[in-house]
Amino acid sequence: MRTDTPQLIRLSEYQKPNWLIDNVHLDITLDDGHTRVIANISIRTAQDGSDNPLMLDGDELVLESIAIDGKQLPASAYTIGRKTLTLRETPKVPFLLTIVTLLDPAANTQLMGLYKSSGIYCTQCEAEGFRRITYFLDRPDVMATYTTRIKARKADAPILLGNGNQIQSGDLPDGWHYAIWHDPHPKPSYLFALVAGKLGKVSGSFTTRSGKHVSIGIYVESGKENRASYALDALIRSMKWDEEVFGCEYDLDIFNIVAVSDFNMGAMENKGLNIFNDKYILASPETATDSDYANIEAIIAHEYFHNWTGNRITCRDWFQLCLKEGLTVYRDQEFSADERSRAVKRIADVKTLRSQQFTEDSGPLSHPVRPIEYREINNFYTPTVYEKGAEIIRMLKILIGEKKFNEGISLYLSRCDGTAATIEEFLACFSEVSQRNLTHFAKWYDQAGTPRVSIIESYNPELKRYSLTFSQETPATPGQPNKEPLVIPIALGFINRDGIEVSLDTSHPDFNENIFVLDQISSELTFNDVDSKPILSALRGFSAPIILETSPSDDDRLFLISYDSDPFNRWQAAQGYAMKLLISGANQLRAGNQPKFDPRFSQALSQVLKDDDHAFIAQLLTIPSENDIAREISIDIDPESVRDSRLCLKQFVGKEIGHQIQDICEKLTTTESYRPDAQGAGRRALRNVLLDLLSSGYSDIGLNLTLKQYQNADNMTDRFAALSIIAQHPGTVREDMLNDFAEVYGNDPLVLDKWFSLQATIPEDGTLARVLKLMEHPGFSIRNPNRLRSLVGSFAAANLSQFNRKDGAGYEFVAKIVIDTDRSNPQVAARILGAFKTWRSLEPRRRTLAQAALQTIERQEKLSPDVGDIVMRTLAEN
Ligand code: 0A1
Ligand code: ZN
Repeated sequence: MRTDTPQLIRLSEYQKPNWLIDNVHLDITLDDGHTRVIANISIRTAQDGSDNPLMLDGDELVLESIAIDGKQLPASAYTIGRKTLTLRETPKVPFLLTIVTLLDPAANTQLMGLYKSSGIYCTQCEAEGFRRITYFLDRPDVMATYTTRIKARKADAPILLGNGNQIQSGDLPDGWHYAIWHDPHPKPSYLFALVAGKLGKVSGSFTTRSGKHVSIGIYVESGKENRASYALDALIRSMKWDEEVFGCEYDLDIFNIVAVSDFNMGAMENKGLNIFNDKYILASPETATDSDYANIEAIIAHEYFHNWTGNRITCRDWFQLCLKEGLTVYRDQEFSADERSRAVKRIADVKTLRSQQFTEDSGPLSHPVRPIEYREINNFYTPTVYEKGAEIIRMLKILIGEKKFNEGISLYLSRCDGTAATIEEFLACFSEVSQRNLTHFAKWYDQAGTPRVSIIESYNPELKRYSLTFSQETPATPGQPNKEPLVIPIALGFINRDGIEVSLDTSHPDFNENIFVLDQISSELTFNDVDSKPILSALRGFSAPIILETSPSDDDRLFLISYDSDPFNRWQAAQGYAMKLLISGANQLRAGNQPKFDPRFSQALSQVLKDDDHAFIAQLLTIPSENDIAREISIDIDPESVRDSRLCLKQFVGKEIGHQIQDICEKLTTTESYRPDAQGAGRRALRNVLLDLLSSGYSDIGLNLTLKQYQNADNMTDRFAALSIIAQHPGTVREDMLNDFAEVYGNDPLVLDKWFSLQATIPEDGTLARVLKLMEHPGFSIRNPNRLRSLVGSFAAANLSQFNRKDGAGYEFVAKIVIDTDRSNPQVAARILGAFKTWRSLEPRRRTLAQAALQTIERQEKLSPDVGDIVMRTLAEN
């Protein structure tokens, strides 16, 4: 392998900047291949770094000129390295550095820095994109105020947007015009942004609680303005919520959001000018599903919330990424919980955590929430940093209680405002207000791997004594062979045989308000005067991101499905029961037998159907995915028996309770017109889960109802759910429907993405051929990240049996795409490559084939740092 192997950056080697920047004046002329950037940067030495040479970051830049205080520098005054520009001599007093660079935004296929996508100029600077615009101290602890003058041809780019407030604009000769934007809040370069192009606008406004008027603009592709109203509504709700719950008020006169169709990630929180992947802005009932609406709401909130947790308080260095991301994910999760159903949101978040983060944490890419070293920072925007980072905040709140948690947040927001902070500074705020030493708790940031906690129950009827023995163990992860015990808050509930919650007493100091804090390798909790053995409901609300190893009896599981007052654990009991059946089914199938399932499981589901929280029941009735089952099996996985076991269980449930399902489906049919609210979404989710089960158990009845739903639906949720069910049943009906869908939505890229991804995840042998054919579809483009992720990304990450085909063709295909994409867009290539992270958990034959595909990638002449880093870590023995 030859990469431009970047050096290892270590947290332990952090040094404060030697030079500081007070303000930056950018003058940018947007003119395709002749785009010119004049950067006027006021620089001064940091007090303790005066003798160090000034070394600026740069990446793929063409330098036109460089001057100090207006005096051009000769070439001998500086050296240009591959990624740096170093000045030989620098004045000892503050000076103005003027750098002129030339860019070609249309040729920027990496989508980092300044690029042109579908006629729109836009930027992406996190983490290290600003150095692709000009030479700079491109690190988050160098904070400056920015003034940006943008100049473009009015006909090409009537809209010119920058950070902060617009302070001037006007026409220039020959059809050019300009706008000047000023952002008064000091910020790191990664939050810089500009957008220019022809865009449609949806306007709104918000008055903050202190009476400040904020003009809101959401900019989208012209003609799609009517699809931006939900995003605007979600933004206004987010602004209000953040004032009410966190006391955070918006701090500029303008808040703009732009939706672009080529974007590497979900969205970006640039100060006053968020830039979004259009997938997370555009929605209409005819084109977006309920889950699209929920994602839009969550991501709008996430980016907006970054204004305080990320922008006003930023990160000292990229190792502290979880400081802004974990906290902001926590905040957006809480927002959605308040706007929708808290229980259903928690279940959804835990499902994501387990499927993404637990999988990452048990494989070769496992790393601490705060990594200690990296080669390519782009590869650390991970579920561990984001989702596990949010779980740490949630645990902190459980440990110190809501009141102290809120005080700690307020202290953090006031004390660290305007700074580039660290995890230590964050935790110090909570330590101070709660008077608790959080040193041991802080291990969660530094120790990788998912702790496994076992609880053993014992009851002595003579002594009326009930005890719980807890023990914890975290498996070794790359670079961390030995693990220490962590501080784990475990929420407990006890239920008697009549289904009533009982409260038990113990003198143990670490048990308070039904939370036991396990902070040793093992511990015992003893309760006296317990008349009969209660049924234990452990880890309520998923109070810690751990794997709980209890082995409840089937009876206890059935009991908890019906009686647990904690909705998360009711759901968990059902999932646990399903999982047990699925794994034993997979084992039976692998041994050549047909699986036999316990009818008490379907009877329990039948009871649940009598409840009236539709969204919750829908979650409870959803059979774990193939990837969930594989993760649980964890070694020597045979993907085909996993797939078949799941199909068999769905068939079994569908048959056992088919009549009841059919009845309920009919009752859930409504003539009300579509609204993307939580209640309606719950009803649709339940009906669609039921239709899927019915179509598995009683194909004729189920599929006919599904077909009817496809034809009559007035919204994308129901139409696409119907198509997804039919897609699991081979035959001409399926092919006709897939063709029909493409005919109707062929010109709508975001809807077509659903169609690509649905077909890429069909768990059948013909799918690889289908995917190859779809790559020739006129709506597909290998260079557009959304298209590529929908077709190839979904195939690799969400089609267990086909990506892991027995003949290795799935691996070869994905490897080829990774190699090809790496030449144009390394970040997207590295993400798709991530699908190989589970390769060691497969049965030996597949393991060998996956390894061979990875080695093919590794052997390439030239790999990007992004792909080079992932392939190296994925193959490493540890
Ligand atoms: N800070 C953004 C995530 C993000 C990171 C890198 C990007 O560049 C490719 C883009 C976005 C967030 O948390 O939303
Ligand atoms: Zn974020």
